[in-house]
Amino acid sequence: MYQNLLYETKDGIAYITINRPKSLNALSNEVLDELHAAFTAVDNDPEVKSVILTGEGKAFVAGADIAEMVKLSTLEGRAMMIKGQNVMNQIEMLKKPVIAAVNGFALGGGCELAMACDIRIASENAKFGQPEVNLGIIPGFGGTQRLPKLVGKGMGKYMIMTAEMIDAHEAYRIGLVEKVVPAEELMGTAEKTARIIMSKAPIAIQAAKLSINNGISLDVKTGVAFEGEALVAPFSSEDRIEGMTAFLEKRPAKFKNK
Ligand code: CO8
Repeated sequence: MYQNLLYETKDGIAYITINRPKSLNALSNEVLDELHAAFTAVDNDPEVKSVILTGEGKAFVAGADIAEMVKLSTLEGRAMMIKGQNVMNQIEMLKKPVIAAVNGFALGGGCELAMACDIRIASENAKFGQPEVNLGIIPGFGGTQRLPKLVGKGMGKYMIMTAEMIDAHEAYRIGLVEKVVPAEELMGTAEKTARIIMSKAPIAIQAAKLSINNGISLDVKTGVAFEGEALVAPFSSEDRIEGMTAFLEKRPAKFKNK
């Protein structure tokens, strides 16, 4: 079904692997369409509780497809930009948690794709950067917005304006990734993280993601009001009674809303 992705589900986790290693998994229009389809499939599959996104070969994603972009008219470029932004927004707003297992180059649109995920785990050989100004453009899949929110305005400007590539340890130091592990431990660590999150009440995970994603652009007072609204759904759920009762009875919670 997919030409550029591997999609498999196992024990509640959907594994989406961008599989275009000859072009370092560059995001063509077709790859973006397939990512949209794959994340829609995740959304529609009640058996899938979380997603691990990674790349085949030595890259996570080395950016938007430059060979395709060079031929585009301004209007076509705009359409591709909107398509890419929609995919990033779809991932960010997906109700299920998405973990980026960054196995290599995450440049330009690849760094933007990783930033749209909830959590980034990098292998030691991963490299990050926003090299768009080298090509006479700026990030267009959300990088000017999501990068400063993760690493701060100054570091965001530094990375975008110098186009410098940084290694995984520097990415960890500045807050661009949450964990760095040896390459052979990457998928295991991503799975372990997914399983920890999946052991919690799904309705609470969903509400936390919604509240953080929406609140980050708001002033604290409005954000806190949003948080209050987001708390209503988990607080009125059976899983809230179960979680609190299990604590008091000193036993593990058995959440129903899986
Ligand atoms: N697009 C298309 N092809 C690519 C890309 C890419 N982004 N990156 C690598 N490739 C191709 C190479 O052209 C090469 O193809 P071939 O074998 O046919 O010559 C193959 O992948 C292997 O690459 P290299 O030989 O270059 O491998 P190296 O290990 O020597 O270098 C690098 C690896 C450093 C990752 C290098 O390939 C590189 O610098 N790639 C480009 C990185 C880049 O500039 N990315 C940003 C792209 S712009 C972007 O993402 C903007 C997003 C928003 C756009 C909104 C408007 C639509």
